[in-house]
Amino acid sequence: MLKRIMNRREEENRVRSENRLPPGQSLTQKFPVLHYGPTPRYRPDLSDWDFRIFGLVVEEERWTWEEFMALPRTSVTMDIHCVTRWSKFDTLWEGISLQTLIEEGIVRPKPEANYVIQHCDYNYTTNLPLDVMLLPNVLMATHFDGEPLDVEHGYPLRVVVGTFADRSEDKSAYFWKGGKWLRGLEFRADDRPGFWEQAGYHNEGDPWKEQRFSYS
Ligand SMILES: Nc1nc2c(c(=O)[nH]1)N[C@H]1C(S)=C(S)[C@@H](COP(=O)(O)O)O[C@H]1N2
Ligand SMILES: [Mo]
Repeated sequence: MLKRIMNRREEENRVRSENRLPPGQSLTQKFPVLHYGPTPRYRPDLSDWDFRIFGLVVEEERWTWEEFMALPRTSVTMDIHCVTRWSKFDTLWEGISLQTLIEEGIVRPKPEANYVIQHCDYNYTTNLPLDVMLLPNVLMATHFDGEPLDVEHGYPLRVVVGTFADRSEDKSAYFWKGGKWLRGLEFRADDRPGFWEQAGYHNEGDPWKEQRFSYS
């Protein structure tokens, strides 16, 4: 127990010295679960799951799980930062990047599209500018640490927004900007604050600027 605490402190000091610990955060070696509302369950074959691309796109899409899993895949290792002050380092995610889908012409946003709303089960939403959704530190993840996501972490699909060990990302956001149980992406001209953003969380939520809450 004491050894584990020492180890945590040492790890935290290490990432702090590497400038990877955002202000007001502390390192966790666990993976806390946080969300509002119930946890959805699907059929084992996910035949009751689909994924929609809609709004300001040239062609709207509705994919089955099989179709979604056939899309080009990407792996990325990132640090993640929760607004409740825990950070987790060197987490490995695998899934689908919106940037790749757009590069390959699979998703074609209209020129007026400036924002992307993540739509999740039980009507959870969160919003990001389209140019942030296209960064390499944003992923629609099906796997964490080589395994399919746990149900409570968003199985079968969630968005992950993180930061890189070398801080090379252009922009990041706290972990709440990653919708669990993601069921669709909506492309819009105007912004639309999501669930936590409407409840007082900051609209951009950059952990390096410590944009936790908005008091307007
Ligand atoms: N669908 C859904 N996704 C969600 C939330 C939620 O309430 N519903 N909460 C967000 C918040 S506030 C956080 S901190 C992260 C937590 O992810 P985790 O449980 O995998 O740690 O999920 C985010 N995604
Ligand atoms: Mo959160």
